[in-house]
Order: sequence, then structure tokens, then C-alpha cells
Amino acid sequence: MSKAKYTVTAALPYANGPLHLGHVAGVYLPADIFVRFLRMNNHDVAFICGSDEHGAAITLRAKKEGITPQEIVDKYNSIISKAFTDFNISFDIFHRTSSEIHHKTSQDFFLKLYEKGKFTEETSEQYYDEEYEQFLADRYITGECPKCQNPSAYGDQCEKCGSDLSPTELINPTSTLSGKTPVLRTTSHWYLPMANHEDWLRDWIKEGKLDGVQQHDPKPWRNQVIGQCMSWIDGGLHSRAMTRDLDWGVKVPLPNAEGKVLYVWLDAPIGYISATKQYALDNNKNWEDYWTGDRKLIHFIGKDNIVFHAVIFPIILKDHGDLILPDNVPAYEFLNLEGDKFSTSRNWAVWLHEYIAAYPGREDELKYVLTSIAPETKDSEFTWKEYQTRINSELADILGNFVNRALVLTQKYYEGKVPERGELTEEDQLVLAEINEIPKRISKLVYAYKLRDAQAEAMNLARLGNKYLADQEPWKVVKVDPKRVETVMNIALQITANLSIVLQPFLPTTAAKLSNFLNFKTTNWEDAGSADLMKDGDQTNTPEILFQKIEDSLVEEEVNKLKNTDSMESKFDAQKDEVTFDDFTKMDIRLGTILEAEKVEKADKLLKLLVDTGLDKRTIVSGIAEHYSPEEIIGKTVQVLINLAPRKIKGIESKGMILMAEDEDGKLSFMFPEKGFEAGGGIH
Ligand code: B3M
Ligand code: ZN
Repeated sequence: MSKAKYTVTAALPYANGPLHLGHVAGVYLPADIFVRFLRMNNHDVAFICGSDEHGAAITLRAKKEGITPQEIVDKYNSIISKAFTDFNISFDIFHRTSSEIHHKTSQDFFLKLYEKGKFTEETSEQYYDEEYEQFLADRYITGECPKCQNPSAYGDQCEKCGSDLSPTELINPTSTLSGKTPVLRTTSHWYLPMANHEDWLRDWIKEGKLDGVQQHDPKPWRNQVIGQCMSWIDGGLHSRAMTRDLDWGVKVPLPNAEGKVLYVWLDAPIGYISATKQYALDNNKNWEDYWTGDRKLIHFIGKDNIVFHAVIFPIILKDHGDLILPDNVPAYEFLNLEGDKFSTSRNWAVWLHEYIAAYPGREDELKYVLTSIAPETKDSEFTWKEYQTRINSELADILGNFVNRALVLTQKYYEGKVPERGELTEEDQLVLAEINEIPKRISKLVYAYKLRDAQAEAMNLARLGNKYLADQEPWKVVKVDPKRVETVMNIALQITANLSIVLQPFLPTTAAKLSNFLNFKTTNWEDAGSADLMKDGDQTNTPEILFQKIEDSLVEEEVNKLKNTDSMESKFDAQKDEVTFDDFTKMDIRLGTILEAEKVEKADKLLKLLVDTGLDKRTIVSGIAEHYSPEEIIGKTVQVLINLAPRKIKGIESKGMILMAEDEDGKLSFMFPEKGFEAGGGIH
């Protein structure tokens, strides 16, 4: 029987912030373990990921940081992809949805569905922010959830109760742009009717059957995944808009679709396909081979992405018609941190790139801990205390201790050469049988997506070795029965060689170190289980210590760091990225005198000012109307950034920016210089 072929995807992270340990434990690490295992078992596999660079997640972040969406995605794409490389996540490609090939692929996809008549065009009333002149979809609008009364539900989803929402269902809707109550305006969009898909979806998700043909074994689908899909389907599948009124995203490839882009949840999963296309181009392969025929498509995701991957994307794939549907959607629950949810805004997080920078060379330690506590079936929690305990009492005391003893004693007794195995005791036989069984058990668990148990099983092999040496006490027996010790040490080395195989998917760097100690290497899983990997007389090396113990001080420092940033963060924004001295001197900041001031029509926050800069008199629009009346400020001297590129605000060209101080409640005030300074003076 030929080996199953796989296309494995990991959810495309939004390029709107760095990765934290929750993302790693619940998507990328399990996917990587699974793929490494498949490769060792000679499955044809492609491991696909990339950054998700569209949608409100990006544009809102850009607004917050005061830079363009393109700058945001460039910045975070590079932080994210570097962290993945440093953390040894073995993607075959890490691509980007801002790429040309992605825009073209998703437009072609949309057109194919459009031409097959799979969309309906519908006109509806949607919320609109008059100040920002923009429709408010998804995260652009917040309000009270009608189901659980959470006061800050998004227009598309309530993160508290998980309900799928539409903006018009929100109670007291508020624009996240202006903070005001939006108005309703008419707009038209292309919708995906989902109601007529309910029947086949039920069969397919629950039984694994598509049009009566068995597609996948339903057993390994996680209960939570089936449960969430069923409750969604039972609630009735409604049509869902597949386009948005936004200027950031993939343009709708139709005439009369000016100002419209594809919904990010349409374009992002197609990102898996466009990334595969790029991978195929780079490697002289056909992308279709990864999306058609006899191949298993596996999506590793977090639980908030379940319906998109197990219901909506499958509908789209089926409507498209030429491509395979997912074989499994292993979804993870959430990881918490020190008793609280991960929170980017409060900086309650351990960031992957910061961990790597602080503890270089300790990637495997983190992998081990995260897999041990992975939120496979329910939410779980990372604490620095548990990080310490798992490393010290499992990695160091069991795995590290065993490997060190086995190799150091081999050096001491046999100058590093593998001794011959003599007659076997009953205990030896049991150990050999276990060596043979453990890889099989790991294998079953991995194929069933139980990676946490699979890693525990791999550690059981180290535990077995550690116990075997402790029971046999070769360091004592050597004085009375040196022949017996040769057998014991031979078996200990066979266990070590087996560890160098079974640890590869989980702890690749550690496994490679074991291979170097032993001068033995195989990447073939089928070699595991044998008691003849090390041959008599093979030369081994003196080992190094595999794992340093974690001191209490590290735990304390990390916990304090979290608590400190948490209390600071609740008040003020985090420090922005560093700038060079040259960057600073590029800014021309001077004193300017306000000559005239008036309100801007239909904009409560804006004043139009005429400012004497000492060089010229120019118009500047400033968002201070809620804090100062025009009369109060005429004649005042203030600080002005004069070489800011001109911008049109409410149709008025504004040439510069007045600098203001902001207090904790967002109140703005000018910073007036002491008396005696006049317009034109520089600020350095
Ligand atoms: N960017 C959503 C998320 O990070 C997302 C996944 C897309 S996968 C196609 O939750
Ligand atoms: Zn809710």
C-alpha cells in the first residue's frame, strides 16, 4: 500500500503583532511535530503557512501605530517569520497574502465561483461612520452582544461567548474609528448562500462521507470541532457577505466594484493555495498535486477559527469543484498565562521572539513544556514555575541524566566503544520488548493528533532507561561482574539510539545532539524499536550536559516582568520602535503662533488654524476642538511639526501638526513655551 500524501497547513497568523506562546502551543508547534513525524515516515508532505495581511486586524493596528497598513504587515511579517525560523518550525514555505500571486489566485477563485453562479448580490443597510467616510464591517464596530451582554463584542463575532454576529445585531453599536454611533447606509455585496449546504456538511463532518463516498475516518476529528460545527449548522446557516467596502485587501475583480475588496475570511484560506503555488514554483513541482486527488489536507488551527475551516472554506472548496476538502481540522483550545488570558493590549504575554532572544539555545526546552501542556482538549495554562519544574525534573533529571550516565560510563569502562551484549535476564527482555513497543505507541498517537501523549510516550523511553540503569547499578556491579555490565551498557546505548529517533519530531535539536554523541544517525522512523542500532565496537563520544537547570531567580524575574508591564500597560501605550538620531533630526519642529482658528463643519473634533511659522503662514487642521474653543487659542504660541507631508483632512489641505500632550483619559492640551519665545524658533 502506498503511503498517504499530506498537505498540512497552520493558520496564517495576522501580521498585526508578534507571536506569543499561546499561538505556538495551539497551532504551530503541534503542526510542526506532526509534519516532522510524517517526513520521518516517508509520507509525501508539504507544510504550508504564511502571514495573513488583510482585514480590519491590519488596518486598525496601522491606525493605532500611526503607520500605513503596508508598513504594519512588512514589520510583523518579518518579526513573525524570523521567530518561526529561530524556533525551528519547519515550514516548506512561509508566504504572504499581500503577494501578487495571492491577489491573483484569490481573484481567480472568486471569479470562478461568481461565474458558476455561486454568489448572490444583495443590497442592504450597513453601518457607516460619517466622520471617517467608511462602512464599518467586522472589527470596525463594537457593541453589546445580544446573546451574552458582553459590552465589547465585535461586528462579526463575540469573543466572550463565541457567537457569530452581524453588525446590525449589536446593541448600542459604536464605531471603533470615531467612537460615535454610526448611521445606516445602503451598499451592495456578494454573498455566499450557505443554507443549501447543511445536509452534506452534516454527513461529511459527522460521518466523513461526501456524496455517499467515505472521505475521511470521522473518529480522529476532535469532539469540540464536531460539536462547534454542529451547533453552528443547527442554528441555521445564513448567507454571508464575501466582500467588504474597504480600501485594504484583494480588490473585487468585477466592473462596478470600486472600493470593494474580498472579505478577509475568503482570501485568507485561499492563502494556503497561493502559498502552495509559490512553493511549487520554487521547487519545480505542480501545485495541483497538493490540492487534488488522493491527498489528505489537514488544517491546524485555534478554536476561534473552527467554523471558517470546517464549514465555510469547505463550502467554498466544494463550490469551486476541482479541489480536495480537508481530511481533518485539528483545532486547539486556548492557552492561558499565569492565571489570566493572553492579552496583547495589556502586554500579558510571553512573546516568542523575546523568549528566543533572552534564552538562545533553549528552544527545545520551551517546545517540551508547551507540548506537555498543549490545550488539546481543553484550555490549559503556562506558568514559569511549571516551565522550571518540567525542565528540571523531567528533561534534566530523567532524559539528561540517563543519556549522560549511559555515555559517560561507556567512556569510562570501554573508552567509548559499544560493548557486546551477553546473556539476557528477564528484566533485559522486558526492556527490549518495551523499546520495540514505544515507537509503535507514539506512532498511533501522532496519527490520532494526540501529540501531548505522544511526547509523553517518547519521554517514557528515557524514563525506562533511567530506571534500568538505576536498578542495574552498573557502577557497583562492575567491580564484581564486569561481563554483566557489558550487557547493561549495550542496552542503555540502544535506548539512547532509539531516543535519537523518537525525539526528532518533538525536540529536533536535542535529538541531533544525541546523534552526535553516538555517531549514529537515521531519519527513518522505521528504524526505531530495534535493539541493534548500535553495533559492537562502534565508537561513541563524551557527551555534554543536555539541559541546564532553571534557577528560581529566572522564574521570579519573568513573573515580575509580567506583573510590572501589566500595570504600566493599562495606562499608557508601549514604547514605539527605536529611531536613529538621523530619523529624529529629520523632523523640523518649531514654534508657531496661531493667527486664526475656526471650527470645521461636520467634524466635532477639528479646528482649522492659520499658523505663523516664522517662515510662512499656513493652514493646519488639528483635532483639538473638544479641548479648546477657537477664541481661547488665537494669539497663542505652540509647538508645530512643520515638515510633515501635507494631508487632506475633511477636504482641507493641512500642512503640519500641532504637538499636544495627552493625559490618561485622552484629554489633549497644548504645551505653551515660557514667555518670550516667538514664531520660527526651532525645537531640538
Ligand atoms: N489570521 C485568524 C487568526 O489569527 C487568522 C487565520 C487565518 S487562517 C486562513 O485568528
Ligand atoms: Zn456574546
